Amino acid sequence: MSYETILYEVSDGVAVITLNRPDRLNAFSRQMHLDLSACLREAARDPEVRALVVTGAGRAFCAGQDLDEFDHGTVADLVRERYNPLILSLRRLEKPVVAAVNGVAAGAGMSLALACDLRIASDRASFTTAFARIGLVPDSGLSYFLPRLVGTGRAAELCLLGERVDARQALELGLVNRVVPEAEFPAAWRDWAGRLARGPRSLGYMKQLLAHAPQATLEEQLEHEAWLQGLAGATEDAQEGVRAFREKREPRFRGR
Ligand code: LHQ
Repeated sequence: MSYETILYEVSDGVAVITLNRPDRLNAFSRQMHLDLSACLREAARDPEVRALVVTGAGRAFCAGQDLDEFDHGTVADLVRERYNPLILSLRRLEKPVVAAVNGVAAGAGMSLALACDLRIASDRASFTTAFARIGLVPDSGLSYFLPRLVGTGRAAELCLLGERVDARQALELGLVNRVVPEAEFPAAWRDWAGRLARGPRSLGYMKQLLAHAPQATLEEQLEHEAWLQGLAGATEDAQEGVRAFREKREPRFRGR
């Protein structure tokens, strides 16, 4: 399918979602929410898609809510009806999602990057929570993911002062997994996504396990591991993994 505000392309098991409103720094419009939720549904049910990438067209990753389509009176509804379902559908997707942060990620654009499983950034990327500057609070999961990634003290600094951090600082803080020079960036995220797309079905279960861990007790987490290990152990890919090990060759996973 094709979409008005995003580019969607599937090849070699990877779905690449490019936010495509470059003149607005890929800020979220109503249409972009509709497009994104439809294409996430498409990617979730397409067996060819085994990993996803979210990136931005032009010089930005995403500047958050389009402030020209903004009404103070309906802000809570906007968050509940558009952003919260988006974040939940990314987290519930049983396929790994990489944020390829090509430029600035601000407000809910930063939240979107944080809700992905891995973040790879170009050395031109930057992050700002942005909410304090417009008199709002963090939303779209930012107040959930940020302290878990960088710790509560740093999360407070990033939210309350709202300063823009560059890619190097983001790496030091643990906001991103890797920073790559701009010229090498597309090849680097394609390499990561390709490796994930060739990975086993259990990557989707791993995602669940890691999402559950921060709020679980040790006992709960041990049980969750045992349960998901049962599911992973019953997959074709787990059989192939052990077979390949015994035969001293690389496994050929099929995502099943
Ligand atoms: C924009 C935007 C933008 C429209 C740049 N909208 N045009 C959820 C639901 C309900 C309520 C509210 O909140 C939320 C979640 C949120 O995301 S709230 C946070 C919303 N985002 C922001 O406050 C960020 C606003 N943008 C900025 O602070 C800067 O533009 C950043 C730091 C992203 C980039 O700065 P620069 O690189 O200096 O670019 P610029 O400011 O010159 O922007 C370039 C153009 O993009 C400019 O338009 P123009 O016509 O002058 O070229 C901006 O107006 C436009 N733009 N962000 N969110």
